[in-house]
Amino acid sequence: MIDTAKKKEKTVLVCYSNRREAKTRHNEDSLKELKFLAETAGANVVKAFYQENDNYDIRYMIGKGKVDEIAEYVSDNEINLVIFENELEYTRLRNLEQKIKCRIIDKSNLILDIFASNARTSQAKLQVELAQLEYMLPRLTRQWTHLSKQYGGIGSKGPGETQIETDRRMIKKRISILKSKLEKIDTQRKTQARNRENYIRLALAGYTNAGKSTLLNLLTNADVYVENKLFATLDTSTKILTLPVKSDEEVTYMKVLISDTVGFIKNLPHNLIESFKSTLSEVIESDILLNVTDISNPNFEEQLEVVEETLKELGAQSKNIVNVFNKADLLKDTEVIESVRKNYSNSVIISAAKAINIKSLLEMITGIATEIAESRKKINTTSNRENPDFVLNNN
Ligand SMILES: Nc1nc2c(ncn2[C@@H]2O[C@H](COP(=O)(O)OP(=O)(O)OP(=O)(O)O)[C@@H](O)[C@H]2O)c(=O)[nH]1
Ligand SMILES: [Mg+2]
Repeated sequence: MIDTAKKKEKTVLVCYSNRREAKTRHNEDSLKELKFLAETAGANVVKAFYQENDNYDIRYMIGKGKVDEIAEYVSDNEINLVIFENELEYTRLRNLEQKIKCRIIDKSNLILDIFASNARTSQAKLQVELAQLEYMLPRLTRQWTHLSKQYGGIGSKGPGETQIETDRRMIKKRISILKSKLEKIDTQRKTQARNRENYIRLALAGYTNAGKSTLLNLLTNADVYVENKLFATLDTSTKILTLPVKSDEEVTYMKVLISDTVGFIKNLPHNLIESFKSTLSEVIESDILLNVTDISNPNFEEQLEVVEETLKELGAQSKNIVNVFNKADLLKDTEVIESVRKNYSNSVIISAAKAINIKSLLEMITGIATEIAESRKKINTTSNRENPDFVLNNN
């Protein structure tokens, strides 16, 4: 959507909330995140407008005065693109475009766009396309009702309507093709997962840009793509992590699997979560979840809540969650560390980039993994005495 091949699009951001919403939602923070998203997509953000009041105009999502102000700014400054933090459905989008003579998109659309340009594997590409089409479909439906009202009464079939019906049929057909392709890929994944059943599985989850891939690279000497951009990772990569298990006399080694996958963000479009369920299955099915948070971000508590909510929505029921507070090297304020220690159990404060406190993290993981292995061993010996193949491997 945003054309980075040419020169960067001159972009304006807009965010609205009523007074009640404004109590819990901070427009300035939302705009900061929206700016990071827009820049990740290659936009050149030159201004942000926000409004907090209770008299928005139902036609526009924000007050009419504000719409006029934005329209004037857009025309005076040759703006190419306006991005709304708020979700815009079709009618409002059209009303806004009539006033602000410029291309307008919302945050969901922007996120879908970033996903589309970051998708590398065929699975990620199919998943993004599915999410994009599902995002489009209700917007076409609204356009269709809008046009049928405009073109006449019951039974009258205007040309626009016919075209849109054809589009809808094509989109629906493509959606079902994509779903069946993805089902096939998921069947292969399940077979692979069965081969890994004997391993204890760890997954890295967390807000986008929290440092999940950096941590995976550090722990496993992997070479997963790390970038100070949102949604750098869109696929799942699984590596082996060897944990030293110390007992009184000896050190044995336990091999576990660790997966890195796509990060979360506030208001991640629902159809993206739906279509990425297969990619996110490592998170859903993991035995131990490392919930990585960027502690240097002033909004880290809210980000952690978003991650917990998204995990719930995904049905990730991992009983063993370790809260990994990353980027401690950037913290100047020791108060934050104190409050994290007080408020979050099962937590560890680290720096993946500077390899600080990784030993404590590994000890926590090893402790939990050993307990899981022991309990499995019990189940395994009682249920199947003839199967000696088990998770504790000496190296
Ligand atoms: N200062 C500092 N920077 C870090 C640390 N860990 C990661 N980073 C940086 O944070 C940025 C994001 O890191 P990634 O590992 O790509 O984050 P991610 O969680 O995998 O992000 P997505 O895949 O985009 O969701 C990169 O620029 C990293 O170099 C850390 O401990 N300290
Ligand atoms: Mg990543």
